Amino acid sequence: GLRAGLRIVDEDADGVDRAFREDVLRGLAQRQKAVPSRWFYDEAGSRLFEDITALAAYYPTRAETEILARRGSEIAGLTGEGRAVVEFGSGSSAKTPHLLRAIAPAAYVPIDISGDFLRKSSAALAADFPGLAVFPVEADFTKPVELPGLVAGLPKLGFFPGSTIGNLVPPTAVDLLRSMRATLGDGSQLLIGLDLIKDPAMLVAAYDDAEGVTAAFNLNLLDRINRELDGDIPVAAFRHEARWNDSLSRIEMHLVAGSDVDFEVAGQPFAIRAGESIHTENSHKYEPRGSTMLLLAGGWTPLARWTDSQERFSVVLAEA
Ligand code: AVI
Repeated sequence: GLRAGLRIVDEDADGVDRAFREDVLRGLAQRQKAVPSRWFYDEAGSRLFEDITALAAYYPTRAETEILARRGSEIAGLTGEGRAVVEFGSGSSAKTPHLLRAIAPAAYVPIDISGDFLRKSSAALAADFPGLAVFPVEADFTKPVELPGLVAGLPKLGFFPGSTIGNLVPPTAVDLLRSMRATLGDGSQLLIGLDLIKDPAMLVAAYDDAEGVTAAFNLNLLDRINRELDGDIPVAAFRHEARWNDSLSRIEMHLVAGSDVDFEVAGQPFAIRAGESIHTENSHKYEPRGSTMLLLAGGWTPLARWTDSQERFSVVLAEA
């Protein structure tokens, strides 16, 4: 059954998300312009991301789903029975059902900052798992979250699929892992997806698909800024670019200006020169030892690690 959750909002009188405006105004004033990737996910952006996960070139979703589908009983053998599964960022994905079927948890607690999305995906999941107690929590999981009292006594299994951890620079990723450790408590485990370092051509193709879906996803950020922050950015003057940054082991997405452009956002003037870019996303890739170091720094000791049949993606089980 589905239980009620809590709501959180931070909008000013115009209904503008304060954090969005601050991030955009600060980021556009930098020498290397940048907007944090978390602002991709408005309604259109979330739909485009779902489309990305179905692209032939975007391997992470299929590779991770393969791991969870094939390794369910091994994972269950290490987690044991009766844990509460706490998912950070409730996915509308096919991944969660694989995990829930494999480990038969005592409860499922999806945590997401978007209440609408949380309620929809929780209701769909509760319908598919009629015997499972589902406790959605609307919260920002980058900070420690208080879990519902009814799961307080249960050992927890955190679930953070999708290599979303890769969208954070390592110090921020470590902070997040530590917050998850605080949320989940002693005796908890964490099952986390991390994308692997591989041939840069394959990586760039995954982030610059021939169909142009990732380009539309990236450019949608400019439409969102124009719409929600009263901007006049000429979107057509920008093109999508995905670059492999080898020294920092990450794919970077940029919006590159094709000509010199002046524009305004929220009443503030900005200028960008032809060839300069707005940096919109990092997607860090890890080799096994790098992921071990990251997890250890975040308070988690790896117990087991699985990869897909083509060794493109990894899922790690770690303990507190
Ligand atoms: C959500 N995140 C893990 C995706 C990634 O692969 O870094 C976001 C994405 N950006 C472009 N394509 C997918």
